[in-house]
Amino acid sequence: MSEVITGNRADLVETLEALEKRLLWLSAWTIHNANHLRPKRDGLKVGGHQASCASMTAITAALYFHALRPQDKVAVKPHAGPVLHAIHYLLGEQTRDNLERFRGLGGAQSYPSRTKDTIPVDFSTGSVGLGVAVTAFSSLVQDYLVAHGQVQEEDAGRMIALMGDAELDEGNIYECLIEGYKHDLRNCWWIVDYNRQSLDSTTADRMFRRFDDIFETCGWRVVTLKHGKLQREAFRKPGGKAIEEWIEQCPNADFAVLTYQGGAAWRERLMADIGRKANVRKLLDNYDDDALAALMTNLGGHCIESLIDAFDACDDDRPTLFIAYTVKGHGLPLAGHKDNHSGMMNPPQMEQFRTGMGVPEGQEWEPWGGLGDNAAAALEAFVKASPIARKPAEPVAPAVAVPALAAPEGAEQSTQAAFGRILLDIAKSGEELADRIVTTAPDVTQTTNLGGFVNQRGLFRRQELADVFQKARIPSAQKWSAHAAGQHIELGIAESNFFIMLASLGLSAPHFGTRLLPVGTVYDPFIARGLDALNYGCYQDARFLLVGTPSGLTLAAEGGAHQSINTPLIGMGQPGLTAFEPAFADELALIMGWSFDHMQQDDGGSVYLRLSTRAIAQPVREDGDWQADALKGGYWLRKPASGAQAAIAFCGAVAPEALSAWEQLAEDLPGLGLLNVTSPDLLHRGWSARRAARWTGKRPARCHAETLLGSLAPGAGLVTVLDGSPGALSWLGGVRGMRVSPLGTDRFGQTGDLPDLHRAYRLDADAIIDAAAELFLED
Ligand SMILES: Cc1ncc(C[n+]2csc(CCOP(=O)(O)OP(=O)(O)O)c2C)c(N)n1
Ligand SMILES: [Mg+2]
Repeated sequence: MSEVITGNRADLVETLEALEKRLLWLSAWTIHNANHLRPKRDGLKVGGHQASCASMTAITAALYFHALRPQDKVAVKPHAGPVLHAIHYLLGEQTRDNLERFRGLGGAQSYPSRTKDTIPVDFSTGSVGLGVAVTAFSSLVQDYLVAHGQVQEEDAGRMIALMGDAELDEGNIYECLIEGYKHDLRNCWWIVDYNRQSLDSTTADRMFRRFDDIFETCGWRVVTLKHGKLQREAFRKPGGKAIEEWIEQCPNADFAVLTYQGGAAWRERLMADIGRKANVRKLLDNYDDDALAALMTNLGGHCIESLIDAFDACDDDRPTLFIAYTVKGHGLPLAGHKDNHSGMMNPPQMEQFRTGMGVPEGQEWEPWGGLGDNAAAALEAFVKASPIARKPAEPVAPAVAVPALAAPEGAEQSTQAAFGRILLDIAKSGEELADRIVTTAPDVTQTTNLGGFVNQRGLFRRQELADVFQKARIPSAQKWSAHAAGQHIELGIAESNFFIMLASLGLSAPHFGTRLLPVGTVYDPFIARGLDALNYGCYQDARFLLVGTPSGLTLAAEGGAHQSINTPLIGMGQPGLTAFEPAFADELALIMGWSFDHMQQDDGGSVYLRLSTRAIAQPVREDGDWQADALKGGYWLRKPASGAQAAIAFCGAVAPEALSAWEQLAEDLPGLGLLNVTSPDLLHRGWSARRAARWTGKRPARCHAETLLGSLAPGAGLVTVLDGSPGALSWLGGVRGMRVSPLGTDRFGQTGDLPDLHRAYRLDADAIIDAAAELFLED
């Protein structure tokens, strides 16, 4: 084996084949252990996907131990998680203990997780399709950083997705292809484990060659690895052509059935279909049943030689789709069975598999179990010398200083307009912060007030693109020229792309060692369109500032299809995302400053701002006392008298109605408080954490909601009001056991002017006054 290191190809293949076997064994054993050997307490199936793993062990061996360079990053098909753990086990970066606790608390995760796994995971996966597209967007981010001098061209890596073929059914793949083409995507490989099986069954034959067309149209090179070396050699023998043609015509389902049935079935079927053709019988007679089964399933994705040749041949930066034909469950008794997705070897099958793999009893967890000392040492040396073993730990990016952000001037302002002005001021400043912000939007740059920033900083394109309208001197408020120094990435209307872009930008610190502060705007209701991708970004701990604007019924004339309702609940429910809904411009400036800082903290996260186009009167501040509380989730805009019997709690753009009602009620309800909730999310998280502290043994400190509401009498009543789901605030009553009269929207909106809609949906001052009365009438 020592020749391997000096580059003997036959030995290289032999070594990679030996490593493939280790991956096949270890992944299957890890799953088996979790399901059949580890004691169970809950009677639930643990799960794991032996067949999905077996399908791509050759692909992973060839990729990780041959083609992969230290600067490359990989998203691994979720169901091949155990293979990734096995790779890192062989590299000495995963512990046996973690493998033994696969799918258990604190053990190796079911699907690769950046945040929960202890091995290096470049991209989390789990929701199929997203882990594929993220590689394309991360490649765009890399190009952005190269263009901005933050990554050297020679350090640029490939972004690689190891994907299942059913992932090609996810629409987000095609949205991503289109966006990638527009941005001249490069340095991206997608390697399809083309086993033609999904979860439920075998996949449609009609798709044969369609993927080639689709990807080639979008500028990709398509490399198909259909046959392995054994097959190609057989096809060249007399009678071989007929077998090749037969395979070409064979429906996916038939191929799978025969694979499952094995050699005798292959022979019977081949003889029945093409046995009369010249030399076929003679050729088949050269193979016993096992050899025939091995020949017929020797597809390109299981052939190390075919794989390394294909990878080696693509040494440029063209985006490339490898369609590697495989058999799901290859090498296992589950191979080919349509139900094998969740299928698992039973203990007797596992026992037979162990013997077949040459792993002695008791050495199941040994990385090189069953190999002689020399072979084991050679394999270990090879693995240690592979480029992937030199991959450095993820870098820690230096922080970007965040100066205090001034609130825009103006007696009447909307939070959306103020957002645009704050960003414009940042863009004009000489601060480093300005250089690190990257904005992006799915075709709503202008209508979400990003225009000012973009006019200052330009659109990003690797190749310069002139603003033809500007050149022709046609007046427009928006400059639309693009160049390599630009800081706005304009996307088409595909909110899923938008969120994956934010996820990729938001990983620039750990991925590339340099911080970007991504700011993305989207119409608030259409957050729902990209919700899974948003969740995906947060799950990976990507850091970005999401601005949902405009929002709510406040969009009045735009009608029900554009008026967001439940986004405050999304903001509260999404881990990794702190949601704010400021009412006033100075709150927004303060919160944006906090956000840019929070996005950089080790224990920080992403931030969501729900903004509005409604211009409202701004408060005259006597001091800055409100600020600390505003950053904790809320402050008293009108302080209640100690022991007051009632308060109004409001959020965001309904501030004028809340103030008006407060003024009208204050006479009858002396000491009435007016609570401006800047973040229902923070208040609720604080309250939950406070409750949880009681049973996690920590000293429960008072939470901010308790402190705020502590000014009121214990039995006080609360009217809560926001332009969104009332549940985002009504829970406040639970903090100290207060009665609540919740106002908000929980029906679809419609067109109208604001007074009409506020009346129809009970968001006006009268509704608040009625709600307050109701609180006391109930007594
Ligand atoms: C968005 C999403 N929908 C559904 C699932 C459940 N699911 C997991 S794997 C899978 C099919 C995977 O098939 P394929 O991608 O071909 O992988 P392989 O055959 O290699 O297991 C499905 C439907 C999921 N993980 N994500
Ligand atoms: Mg599949």
